[in-house]
Amino acid sequence: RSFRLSAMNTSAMASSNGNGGVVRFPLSSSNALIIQKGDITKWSIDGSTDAIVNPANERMLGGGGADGAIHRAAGPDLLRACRNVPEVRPGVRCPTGEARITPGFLLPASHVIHTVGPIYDVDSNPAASLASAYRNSLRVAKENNIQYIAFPAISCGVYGYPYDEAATVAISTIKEFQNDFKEVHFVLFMSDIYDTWLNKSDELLKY
Ligand code: AR6
Repeated sequence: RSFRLSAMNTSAMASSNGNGGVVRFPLSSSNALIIQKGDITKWSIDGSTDAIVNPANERMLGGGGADGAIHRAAGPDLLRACRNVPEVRPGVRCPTGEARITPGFLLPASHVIHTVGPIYDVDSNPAASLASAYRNSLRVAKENNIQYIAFPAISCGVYGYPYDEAATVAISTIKEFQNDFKEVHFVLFMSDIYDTWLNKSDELLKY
């Protein structure tokens, strides 16, 4: 459990600097996964091309939860940009597991990557759909030369995904991209999800 100790030390150091609860897990020699509590609408890395991921629905025209908060913070131009995303079939701009990009408008982050996670009780293979949502978000980010990206806990709110299972999918999928971003962040609203993500990162990112 030596890695856990080093993560705890990072956390303790971060707290003493006033950034309580920011925990950094190395992904490779120069990249890291960073886990923190907070509001994703406030996140950005100053002066960089960065993106927050919006846990949207297939229509992509806003909703509750993080989606609602992101639209409120970005302003009405975000809804206009979403309307301009072509429908792939009536009422569907972004099928479950896919991702689309827009500017961030009034958000501190320069881009929003909209993705749609599975509805846990409805999807026939929620783990595959959730992995696709993370993978396609990261792919779209790469295609747009984004080096810093922040995720919420996709599908862990309205869509009812169990936290521990979601953490396994989220962290193992991000590991596939371990050389592709300077920093991948999780900005987590809820303490119990934050704790689950920290424990799962300890388990899956040891090397
Ligand atoms: N910053 C970070 N995380 C947040 C924030 C925030 N500002 N607000 C909520 N969360 P949810 P889903 C957390 O429901 O399950 C919408 O109506 C929240 O606590 O936002 O993928 C869409 O339009 C939870 O842990 O997304 C879709 O219809 C996590 O973000 C549907 O909900 C995800 O919860 C998508 O459901």
